[in-house]
Amino acid sequence: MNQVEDTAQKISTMEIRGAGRIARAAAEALRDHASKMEASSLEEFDSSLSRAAQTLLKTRPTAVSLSNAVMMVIRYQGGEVEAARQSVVDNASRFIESSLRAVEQIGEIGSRRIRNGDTVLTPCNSDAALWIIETANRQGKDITVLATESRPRYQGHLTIRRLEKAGISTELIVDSAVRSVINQVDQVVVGADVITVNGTLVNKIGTSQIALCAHEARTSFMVAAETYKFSPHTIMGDLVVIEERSPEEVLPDISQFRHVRVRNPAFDVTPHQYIDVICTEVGAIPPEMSYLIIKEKLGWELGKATGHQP
Ligand code: RI2
Repeated sequence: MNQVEDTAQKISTMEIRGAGRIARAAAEALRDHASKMEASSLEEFDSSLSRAAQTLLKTRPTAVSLSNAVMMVIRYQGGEVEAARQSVVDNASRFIESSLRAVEQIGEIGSRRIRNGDTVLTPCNSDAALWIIETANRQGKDITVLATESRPRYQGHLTIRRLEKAGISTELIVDSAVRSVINQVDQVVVGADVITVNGTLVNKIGTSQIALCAHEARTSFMVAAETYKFSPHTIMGDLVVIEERSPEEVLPDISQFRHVRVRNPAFDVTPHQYIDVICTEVGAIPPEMSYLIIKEKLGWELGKATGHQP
């Protein structure tokens, strides 16, 4: 199995997970593919690269970080094979480096909104969100974190291990405990799989319920999102596909049942009205400014349907 197929399998099974990590893994796989590919013509190079891109793109339909990363990598310059190969390799390296730098910048910017003594609630296991929490901790701020388990895949258990290692005081709660504790919370910090053109957030299932509780309690709700998680296609009216994962993730012995079905959406939708701020690597913005990010960072403009096409 080559690196593209191996990476695609690991993203599908969530061995590689997290919107940022899957984007970087896809870029690395395409970089490997381009550097090793034998092509006697540009047409051959194109079709091989396109097949590799499609293999990766079909793994997780919701995360726009994956499709944005693939598009940024395969959009090469050069009229012959070796120039195209080098361009794809350089694009992939540039994306990986900039995406790693982006979470550090988000950590720096978002941590300024965390005060000494704050209690911060975070669901799932978002690298960007945890960079904000860890950066605030490194600044000497005394914070307590409430981490939700995030069924059915329990990504919250990854979060408590990371915060334990960072020496940050943490309480693990079940997902349905959020409304019971929300009045103790000063700041909610969540990651993002998609930010749409009007600032709506698509993130791990359960995020919208947390936003609803925060809104009712007047608790600040912050999203940590790199600019490559903003979706250009929603400018064109496209709706975000919500990934439905296998029933066995929720009920391993579902096959014993004849009259019971399992619904297992992996993400949900939080309207922009419930979001106070989106922390990106270029600044903290209100959700209403999302179009500007898509226009200025991703190169898509209203009325210009193409934007940066491969
Ligand atoms: P980072 C994750 O999805 C969660 O929804 C998380 O909030 C989001 O990706 C962003 O994660 P999954 O891969 O890029 O656990 O901030 O299904 O790490």
